[in-house]
Amino acid sequence: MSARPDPNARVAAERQAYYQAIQSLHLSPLWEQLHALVPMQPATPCVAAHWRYDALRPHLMRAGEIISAAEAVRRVLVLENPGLPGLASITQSLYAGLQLILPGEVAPAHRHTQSALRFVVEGQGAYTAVNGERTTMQPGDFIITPAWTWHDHGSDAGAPVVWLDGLDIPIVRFFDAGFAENASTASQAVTRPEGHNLARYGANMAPLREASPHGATSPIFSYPYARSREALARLQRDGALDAWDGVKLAYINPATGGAPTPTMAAFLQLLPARFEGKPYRQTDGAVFSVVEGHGVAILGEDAAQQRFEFAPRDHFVVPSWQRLQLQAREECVLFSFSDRPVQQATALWREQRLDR
Ligand code: 1HN
Repeated sequence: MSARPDPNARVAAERQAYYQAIQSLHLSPLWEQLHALVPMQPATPCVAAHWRYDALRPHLMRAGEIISAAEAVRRVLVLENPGLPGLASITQSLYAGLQLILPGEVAPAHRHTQSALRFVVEGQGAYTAVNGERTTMQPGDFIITPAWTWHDHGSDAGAPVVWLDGLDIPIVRFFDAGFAENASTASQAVTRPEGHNLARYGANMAPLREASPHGATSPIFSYPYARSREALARLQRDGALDAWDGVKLAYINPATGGAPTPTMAAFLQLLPARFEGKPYRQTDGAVFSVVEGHGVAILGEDAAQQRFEFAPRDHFVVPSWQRLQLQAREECVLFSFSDRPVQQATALWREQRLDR
């Protein structure tokens, strides 16, 4: 008895032959990829990850022994998402790294179309300069380098200084819109005294006859920790507690009320001791830097649940649309940043706040 031809196998073979035939014309069948192209909900290769500072710090300090800041240009350990190997990305849209500068060093001046933010993690007394003005770094300070502005870093401190760099590198790469230039001198000339910028724009006031100097980017380039921390402490005392976030404030561009950079939003939040936040998810994956306190970030749910027991100076990343629940053993302060302004400008941003 001979086997009957299988009609399904015949159809499949016919289609495969067809796909082969059109391939050399650079054509491909949409119907084979439609589901993956238009997922029912975000399906990111980005995964949750936790970088413990006590495990990472010795390697960062070792980098300080094997290469100078001048030689490296920027001596940084990239926080590479394990799901995005080799892409210098912590999420699909964002880059993050920890930068080390040692006493007496200079990271030479350059500029690029990528926007950067800094969050000071350890040490004090290093400076960053933007367009002729320096700001001295203190732990917890939030600092911006607007796109296409000259910037260099240096240190007159007595000890190593480490900060978190957040850049929109993958976004600029996606748009193929990257340009960069090196300055002719390593350190730019200081043309304005420190604090000038904060006096002009940081007191809920602004100069009368002058456009904001960096267009859509905040004219403030350093948001000192002491002021942001005091605002959170005051709100906590007043009982302004959110069941998901604790007390959370967004850094703003005072000229627009929007995010401090066109591509990145940044936040600072306080979780009171023994706070047990409700779970939520948002389409903007977020990078967290722990400033104060020990707590737990619970990511995902059921069998896929992960618990990150965090300590000061730890970093962790929450992928897009992943459930997150924050718990504080003692009073905690967390900094975070994400690509929310881009998602809001493109009407993509969503969040879900869950009860349990
Ligand atoms: C950069 O310019 C800095 O200025 C840090 O400190 C990290 C990563 C990639 C490209 C440029 C900085 C960077 C960077």
